[in-house]
Formats: sequence, structure tokens, C-alpha cells
Amino acid sequence: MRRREINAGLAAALAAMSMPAAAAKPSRGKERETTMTHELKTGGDRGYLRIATEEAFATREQVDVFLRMVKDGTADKGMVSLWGFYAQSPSERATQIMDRLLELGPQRIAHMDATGIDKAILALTSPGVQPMLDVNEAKGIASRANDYLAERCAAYPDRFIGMTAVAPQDPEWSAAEIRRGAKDLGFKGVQINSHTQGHYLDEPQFDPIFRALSDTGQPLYIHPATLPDSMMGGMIDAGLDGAVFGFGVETSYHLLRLVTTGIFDRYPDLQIMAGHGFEALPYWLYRTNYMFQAGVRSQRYARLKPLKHDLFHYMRNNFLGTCSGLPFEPAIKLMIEVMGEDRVMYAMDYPYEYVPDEVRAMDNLAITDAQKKKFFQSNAERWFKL
Ligand code: 1DF
Ligand code: MN
Repeated sequence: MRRREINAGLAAALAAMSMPAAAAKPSRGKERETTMTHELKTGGDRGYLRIATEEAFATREQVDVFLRMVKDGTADKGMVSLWGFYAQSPSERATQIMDRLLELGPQRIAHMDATGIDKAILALTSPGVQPMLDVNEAKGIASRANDYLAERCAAYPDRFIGMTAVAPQDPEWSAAEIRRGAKDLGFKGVQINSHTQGHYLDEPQFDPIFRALSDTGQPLYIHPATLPDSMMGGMIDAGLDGAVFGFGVETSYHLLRLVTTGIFDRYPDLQIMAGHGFEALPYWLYRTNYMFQAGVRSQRYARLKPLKHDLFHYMRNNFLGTCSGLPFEPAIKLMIEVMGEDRVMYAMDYPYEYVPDEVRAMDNLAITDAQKKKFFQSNAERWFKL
């Protein structure tokens, strides 16, 4: 049943992308074969390597703390909804994802091989250690996750690349961990899972994190988290709190807070990445920029001061987008048009998204060969400095 729904959705998506009718035809039985346009192989047989830039892993002790928080009542509503589900549900989706999150070995490599993914850029799954109330516990779990990831990257040096996990609850410690990740562990970026217990990175106490990113020349990937309780409203009752919608609301809000308070005037070389079609911000850019400028000119908000540039400038000089969870041609073309072809990268979002036909759809994108190579390979090499 689930499989059929997925494939019906995919067929519709492929039809919308004006794929050949035969490839897009709704399928029964051996679905994989009927939608398959080509085999997926690693090694660059199509003229590019595929580098997936938003790939998740978990550690057992991390998930155990999530579960403890769900059970002892210290978890926020989003944690109860998200990890109460993944860590406890007997459903096929939850059990499979848990199994895949906890593995950084032969199974993951086999899944990468089967979908033609040459390299995975890995990060501790959302929300990392950011909701953990005992800061020492959070720091211990983050640093052990970083050590484990470094060891796994060393075991598969041409397949795995790491991003540092931090505990923004302690910004100075996080800054030191970013330097350790860059210098000792060989990591190529930092992932922060949006807000930390309702706090956003534009708040001044987080400046040491940006200083460390700037000193090490590393990009920051802002990955979604669930909405803080103060913003949750009726989202859970509506079934819209998670990756379906709430993630994007929260993360796009975070990205806008950073840019509108001048993070890139303070750190002009900083690069901030986000997935899911850059959380829809390219679509909104004209309106966001227009209304932001109007608010600044009329001095409507004490906090909003004139910036050196308009929001179009930061979108094309400091922000980078990936197609995680959004292998959707119209959205990717819009990102390329608005952000520039050097600023859009491929991501699968394994294990939350593991659909071979999505990779094929991305191979079949109606963009130039040069753009496709940038999308799958060279933009990731450039911005993560691989
Ligand atoms: C989900 C999706 C969960 C994404 C994630 O981390 C995640 C999900 C907990 O489907 O519940 O990273 N995602 O990025 O789309
Ligand atoms: Mn993700």
C-alpha cells in the first residue's frame, strides 16, 4: 500500500516534469522497472559524481536521551511528536529509519551504491543535542558523536565526509568544538538544527560560533528542527508540525532572522546552507526584500536597521541551497535562477528520503550538463572545500 502511494505520487511528479509518457505511467507490480530510465552507478558514468549534502546519522545515546525526555515530561511538544514517533513507533517507516540512522558501515555504503551516491556529507540527526537540558550531557554526546563520525569517515575516506555537531547551549564550547572538528577531525562544515530551546543564532551570545566558522572558513548548514512550543500553535493537531510543513516554517524564519539582522555584514565571507529548496525562501524573495526594505525605511521595528545590501545580494553571495526532500524540477530551477547556478546542490536526506527514482529524476533534470555537474558535484566540492 505504502509503496503504491509513493509510486503514484512519483508518477505524478514525473509527469509534471514532462518525463516521457512511458516513464511516467502509473505502475503496478514491478514499479521500479516501469519508471526506471537508467541504472544508477557510482563512479561518474554520467559525467559527474553525486555528492549528497544533507545525510543524517544518530547515536544510540542521543536517541536514548530523546526517549528519556519524552517519557519524563521534559521534552517539548515537537520532540514528543517527532522522536516519540521515530524512537517508539512499530511502523515500517520508523523502524527502518532508526536502523539506518544508527549505521555508518556496509549497509549505508550498499544503499549509496544502489542509488549511485558517491559521497555523503553526514551530520548528527536533528535536533542534535540542542534540546538537552543538562549541558554537560549535551556536550558529551556531541563530542562523542563527532569522534565516532570522524572514525567512520576514516574507515570510508572516499565515501563519507563529516560535519561537526555542536551544543549552542554553550557557545564558547561550541566554538572550540568547531575548531577541533576542522583541525583534528577533518570535518568540512557545521550543522546546527535551527533553534536551541527557542533561541536563535542572531542572538548576540552565539557570536563565538560565527567567529569560529569565520576563522576556520567553514560553512554552516542550518537544518530544520521542530517548532519551539512558543510557535507550535495548532500544528500538531493539524498533523503539520514535522517535515511536512512545520520544519520549513521554523527554519526559514531562522534564516530570515539571521540575514535581516546583518549577519553577513558582520561576516561577509560566511556561507549558510539550508535544504528543502532553501526552505522556500527563493520563492518569496521579492516580497520578503520589498517588505523588509519598507519596514526599515519607515523605522517600524527598532531591531531592523539598514543593511549594506538588499536581500537579493545575500541570497546570491552568502546563501546556498540544497534539494533535500525536494527533488522537484520547478523548485530546483527556481533556486538556480534566484540563487545562481553555483549555489544549488544535491542532497538526498537519507535515511528520511531514500527513493532511487528521485535520483533518476535529478539525473533527468532539464538543465544544462554544466549546471548538472555543478549541482551534483562541483558546488559541493567548492563550498565544503573537499
Ligand atoms: C524528517 C525529515 C526528520 C528530515 C528529520 O530529522 C529530517 C522526517 C529528524 O521526515 O521526519 O532531517 N528532513 O530533513 O527532511
Ligand atoms: Mn534532513
